[in-house]
Amino acid sequence: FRFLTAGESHGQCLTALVEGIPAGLKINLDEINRQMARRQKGYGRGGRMSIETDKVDILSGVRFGETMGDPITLRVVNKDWENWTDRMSVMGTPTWTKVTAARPGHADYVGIKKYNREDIRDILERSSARETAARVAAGAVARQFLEACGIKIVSHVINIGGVKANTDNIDYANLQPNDSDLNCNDAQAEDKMREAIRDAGQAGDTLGGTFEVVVQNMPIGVGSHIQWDKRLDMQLAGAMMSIQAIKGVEIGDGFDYANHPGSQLHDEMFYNEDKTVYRKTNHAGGIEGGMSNGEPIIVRACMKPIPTLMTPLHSIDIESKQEVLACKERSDVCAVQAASVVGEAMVALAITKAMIDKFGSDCMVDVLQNLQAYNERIKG
Ligand code: EPS
Repeated sequence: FRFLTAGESHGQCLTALVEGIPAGLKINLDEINRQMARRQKGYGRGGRMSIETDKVDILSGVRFGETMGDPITLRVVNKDWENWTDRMSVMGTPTWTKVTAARPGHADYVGIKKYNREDIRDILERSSARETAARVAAGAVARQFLEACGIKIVSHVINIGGVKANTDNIDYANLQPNDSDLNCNDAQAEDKMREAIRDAGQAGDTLGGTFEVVVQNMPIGVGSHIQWDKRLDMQLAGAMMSIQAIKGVEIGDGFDYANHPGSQLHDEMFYNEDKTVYRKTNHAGGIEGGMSNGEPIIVRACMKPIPTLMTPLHSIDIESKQEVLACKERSDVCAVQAASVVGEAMVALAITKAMIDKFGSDCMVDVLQNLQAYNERIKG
């Protein structure tokens, strides 16, 4: 199972190519588009989100609402492209002024050096987080596969710009999707987050934050301890870290493991009347030895503040070598809610790969039979 994306932020469209989804999976296009809409609606997003209504066209791999086992091509048209045909023309000669003032924290400077380009636009168009729309499309297909296997993925935002949600006593196994504009379950904190975003916007500044993605009803034993690249935590951390602006990832207690002795942190095991092993805690975040242990998987990620500032930072002009202020592209003040939706998509894609590695990829009938037979074998 693998996927790739293509497309520039202001090009004609974004595409995702998803290969390895088993045949016979029913595809709900409305549900894919619902996920696309979730990514667009966060408080603190910029002007682009009022231009776009991201909708997915399925160009291959699905027939009469069912996958055939073929690669699936998904397309998201950029409505804004019509306003960029001069600057983003595929052929012809440029008539537009180059972007030359690099933004600290963005791919701009390193990108033009590495790829030998003169116009920062050649870099920023692809490094833009607009690309995450294609990931959410691919992830929306993956999560339909996971739902057929009984697995659910939810997320919530727990910190924006230092305003923290109350995260005591969260019932991760039953955490519900939250469709508010910041995806935070603590309404009081969410009001303060909105205030912080408003203030940052007025000051021409940006804010980052932290969110958690939770995988519920995960079967035991997905992933493996036997090789580094088969470890589920490695796959999840890599998937999450690949999202634009993500600077840190934790599983379960993550960095807090450094602060306490082992006796307080390892999740003790108990046996109940139904003769199933259970835990009272989930410090491990649902993964032990690189394998799912049946507890909810908890992946936490930190997003840095978006590097496009309306009160720009000190930088250099790559052409004149003069010290200047960084360029101002239209951007968002805060996109942590959107990142949480993208995080769900990336976790869905990583878990799908691990599930398919374990239970097969030809057809859904085989996958579900394999899953059922496995669950029977490991019972008790
Ligand atoms: C984004 C689209 C972009 C930005 C943002 C994410 O649109 P535009 O550049 O036309 O305003 O709003 O991208 C960035 C924050 C970035 O740094 O590139 C989207 O669809 O999510």
